[in-house]
Amino acid sequence: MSPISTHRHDDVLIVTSNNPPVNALGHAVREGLVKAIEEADADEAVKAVVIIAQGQTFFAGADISEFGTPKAFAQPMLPQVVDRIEACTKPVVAAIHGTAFGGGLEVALACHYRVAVPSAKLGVPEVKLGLLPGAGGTQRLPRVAGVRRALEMAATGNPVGAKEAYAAGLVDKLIEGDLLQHAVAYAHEVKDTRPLPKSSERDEKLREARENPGIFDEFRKANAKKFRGFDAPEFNVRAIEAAVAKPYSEGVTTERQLFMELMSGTQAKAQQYFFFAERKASKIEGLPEDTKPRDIRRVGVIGAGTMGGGISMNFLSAGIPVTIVEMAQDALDRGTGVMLKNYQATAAKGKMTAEQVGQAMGLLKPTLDFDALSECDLIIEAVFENMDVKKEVFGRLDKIAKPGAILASNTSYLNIDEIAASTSRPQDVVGLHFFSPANVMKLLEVVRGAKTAPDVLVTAMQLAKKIRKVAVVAGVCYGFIGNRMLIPRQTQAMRLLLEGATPEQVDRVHVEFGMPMGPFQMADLAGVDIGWHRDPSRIENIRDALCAIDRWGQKKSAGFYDYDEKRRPSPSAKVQEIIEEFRTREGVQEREISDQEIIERTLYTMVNEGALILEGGFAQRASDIDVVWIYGYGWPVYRGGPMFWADTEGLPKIVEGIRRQQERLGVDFKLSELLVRKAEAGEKFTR
Ligand code: 3H9
Repeated sequence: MSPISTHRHDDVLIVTSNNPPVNALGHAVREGLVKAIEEADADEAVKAVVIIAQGQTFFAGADISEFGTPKAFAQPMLPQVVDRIEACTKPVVAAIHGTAFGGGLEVALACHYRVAVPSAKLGVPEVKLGLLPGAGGTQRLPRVAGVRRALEMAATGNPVGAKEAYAAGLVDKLIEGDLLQHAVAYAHEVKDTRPLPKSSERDEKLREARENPGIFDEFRKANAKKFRGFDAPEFNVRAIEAAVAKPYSEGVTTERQLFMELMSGTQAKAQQYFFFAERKASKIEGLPEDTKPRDIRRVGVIGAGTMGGGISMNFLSAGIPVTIVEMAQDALDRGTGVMLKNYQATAAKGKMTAEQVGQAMGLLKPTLDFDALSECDLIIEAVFENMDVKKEVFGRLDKIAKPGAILASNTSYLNIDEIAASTSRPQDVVGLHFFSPANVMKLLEVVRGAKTAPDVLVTAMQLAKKIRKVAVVAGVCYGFIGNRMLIPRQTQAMRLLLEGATPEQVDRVHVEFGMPMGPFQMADLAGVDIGWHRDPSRIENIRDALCAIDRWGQKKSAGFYDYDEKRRPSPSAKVQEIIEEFRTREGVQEREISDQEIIERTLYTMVNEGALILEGGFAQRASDIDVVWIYGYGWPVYRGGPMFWADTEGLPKIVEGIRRQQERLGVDFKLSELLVRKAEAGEKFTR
């Protein structure tokens, strides 16, 4: 049965799409739409058409799962579908709810009129898939919404709400009440209008850019940092430039060429892979299908420091009350003060109203009374990273938490099973590893202990979605997925300094690769002193030497770099001196280090660690590792994460590179058997 059905209401033909979950424009939908328009044209009794969708949303775009398969090219393709809609001899009204995204918005733009409910969102997120709107969107959108808005929407992929879309002329009418009923009424109003307004024929909104073609370069310049490394934003800009510079028919040809070029590139494959990877991450293998989550009405947080405060904010923002416990009044006051300040900063940027700030803070119950946690359904410990301290906290929690409450630790390295063993209810214990700043970073590692109950895991995953995090399940191992992979990178980066590289060189290679910062910039930002033994007389490595002279990173204006009062880094002569001292002390011969060696020793070794994690069963799938690195550490999404990247590099090349460096990697380095096996068998991690 076709997902597109038609029925008549007086002289209006109602075309309904029913293609759950998001009415993606797969082949059958495209075919159905064309047939419906032909039916409208052929039937004299039909005076107007309404296109509407059932379920949660209007068309959310082309069907991404068809990409790379013959179905994507099966006729009619989307550009033909939209042209056919626009060519309909009767007015066509798009009735929009949910999300009119990508191809969905292109369908709406091809309709002669657009009406929408106020909660609807309109956008062209193709850029996030490494693409551009390839069904006339880059040509019609600037004609309807103006060039500046089209640039912003297409190159960033961010949608606009229906009200904003209405103000921009992208929506003709906002509908309060029943969408179908009002859309039909609207169709009646416009049924005799001729000539029909066609987006492709409009050009009044192109005039501004025609007179001032400099707006494209201005836009490029203003967004250069955000777009660094990505191909698709620039291609989107070029396609819209073509809309302004060329007649419509030539503009769409340019759009098509640019679309095909992007589609055949690695970045689009990486970004599309990531779209599905992110969604797959929430699925836990091996759990009974009917596992029900536990009810979480109030969350407890132990510790009002940076982490505890950030964690609490996630729940408060989602409308979940939080009890936050500290040991001393001043620490509690400081913590809640920081939370309020953070909320106010968000409000100052216009992203929250003063009322919402009040609501969120109103859900917070700060207290010094540990026993107050007994009313919580989930309690997250965010205290000092020390096993004895954590065990003590969990022992106390065991005595006061209500039966069935979930007891979670925010530890970044420690053994959850050992922590769980300090309670009489290890089945209720789980790791919830938030990334700093916890109210901002999207990643949550859910650490599954040996005895963690299925419903605890399901609750954690569901709650993550509620607080808008992407959760990935990790097993119990030192550093879980993300931090564990950081270890070989950091170890090799330090060795490279001894052998002749500079912090600037290592960081430059990482930044050029697409990381937001390199290992030494990251150490300076996080604090070189993290995990330091705090004994200035004990100097065993370069880091100890830096810590001993107070070079703790940005917070001290000195770390691997020197910092000026504006926190701008410059190479440090002192650091170079320390490196040379160690070089002499350890008898290491200085040599020229190539950028490629840095990649092999810091990134190939990370891939190897990822393979060891998979081998040990500490991650469910390779794509989960990629999600961790993209959302937790800023790995460039256009490279698809370390495991996808390894696949595109070719696993034999990775193994070869590691073997070439093996002697330098140190005695602790272990080559993953899984990696070697896959390389030899011509297999991949991610496909
Ligand atoms: C395009 O349009 C190209 C054209 O310009 C040119 C062509 C020539 N296709 O996200 P959710 C699945 S490119 C196939 O969890 P939510 C998704 O995998 C497209 N499947 O729900 C998931 O499956 P599962 C431009 C899709 O409520 C399920 O639907 N459009 C597609 O949190 C639910 O998704 C976009 O990039 C799709 N297009 O969010 C929009 N979309 O249950 C992409 C979703 O098996 N989609 N699925 O895991 C979205 O942004 C969100 O899905 C949306 C709903 C906001 C719509």
